[in-house]
Amino acid sequence: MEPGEALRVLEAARAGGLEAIAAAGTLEELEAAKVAVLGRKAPFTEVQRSLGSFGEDDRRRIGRVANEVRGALQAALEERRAELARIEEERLLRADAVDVTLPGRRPRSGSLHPLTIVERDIVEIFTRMGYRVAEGPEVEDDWHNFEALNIPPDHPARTMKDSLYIDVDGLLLRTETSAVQIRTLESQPPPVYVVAPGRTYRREAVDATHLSVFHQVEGLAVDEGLSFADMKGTLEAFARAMFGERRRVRLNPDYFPFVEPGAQVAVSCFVCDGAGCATCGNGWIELLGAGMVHPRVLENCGVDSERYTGFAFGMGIERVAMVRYGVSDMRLFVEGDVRFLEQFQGAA
Ligand code: FA5
Repeated sequence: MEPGEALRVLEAARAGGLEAIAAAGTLEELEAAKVAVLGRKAPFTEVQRSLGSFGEDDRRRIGRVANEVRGALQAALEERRAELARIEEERLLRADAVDVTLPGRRPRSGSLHPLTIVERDIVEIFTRMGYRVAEGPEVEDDWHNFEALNIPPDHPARTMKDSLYIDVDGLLLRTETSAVQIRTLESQPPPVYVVAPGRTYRREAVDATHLSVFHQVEGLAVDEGLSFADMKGTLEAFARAMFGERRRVRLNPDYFPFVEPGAQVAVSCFVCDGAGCATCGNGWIELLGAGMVHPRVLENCGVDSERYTGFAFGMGIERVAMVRYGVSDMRLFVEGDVRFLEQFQGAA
């Protein structure tokens, strides 16, 4: 190669190289341009390789130009590499960008079971009146479930027909939360104001208004000077808080061994306001059993029945929930059908 040609090749390599570097649109393309411009087979490299064949003056001159060209090309490569890296980073950031103004995807949330909602509401109404929550075991003994409640040995509730006994002698699944009355009075002296929500069991044919496992809330107030009027006022306050301000309660005589007198308590229908409709039939909805605590029950628990009087009541949570939500079949509460249950979303 002649010196003149070597210089032309170098100038062409500079011009062409700068162009190729500028034209590279990606880091891969830039790498290819580097090989083409400064690689083993590049015209520039060929000139360098042939430097030894020139005379001293030419070699120095051409060598200087070659250094300049290499410097310029390397600088251009560096600059373009930095630029492409920045562009790539911006692209990635844009691709990963989150649009915070888009509406979120709402997770499906569950809801409280309607019986839980009703139980909590009942308990809350009474705790606001100053009652405390009491508890007792679901597996009870004969004393707490029957004997102390003044239920005589020949009472039909005691038979295998009505109660669910377990294999241990003298133990059964409690048939009513009234057993908690006894446990409470045994464990604390009056004044006592408690509500006891819980599960109860009876050997019962299941139908639209009966389950064999259901829930009750028991209430018990024992103090000096409590009267039937206190009981009525308390239940009226409950009915109004639960079903609306216009509700009235009606008491009909009823018999439970552990109260005297005993009453069946009905509340005026909140759908028809007592006129009579499909929900109530005759304008009244029977809600719970109640009565003045029998003196014998107080004495059984070591409470002086001359000094103290009290009242008690017990209601079925399923029953209250049916009335409140207009559910006509109690079994819906235990079948676990999501189409039924999801209707109570937001009810509590
Ligand atoms: C009692 O259980 C009494 N312990 C209530 C009581 C307490 C009276 C304190 C006086 C003083 P009864 O068996 O009527 O009473 O049941 C009360 C409520 O439980 C009923 O009104 C009903 O709502 C509910 N209940 C009773 N049996 C079932 C059943 N098989 N399935 C669903 N709910 C039931």
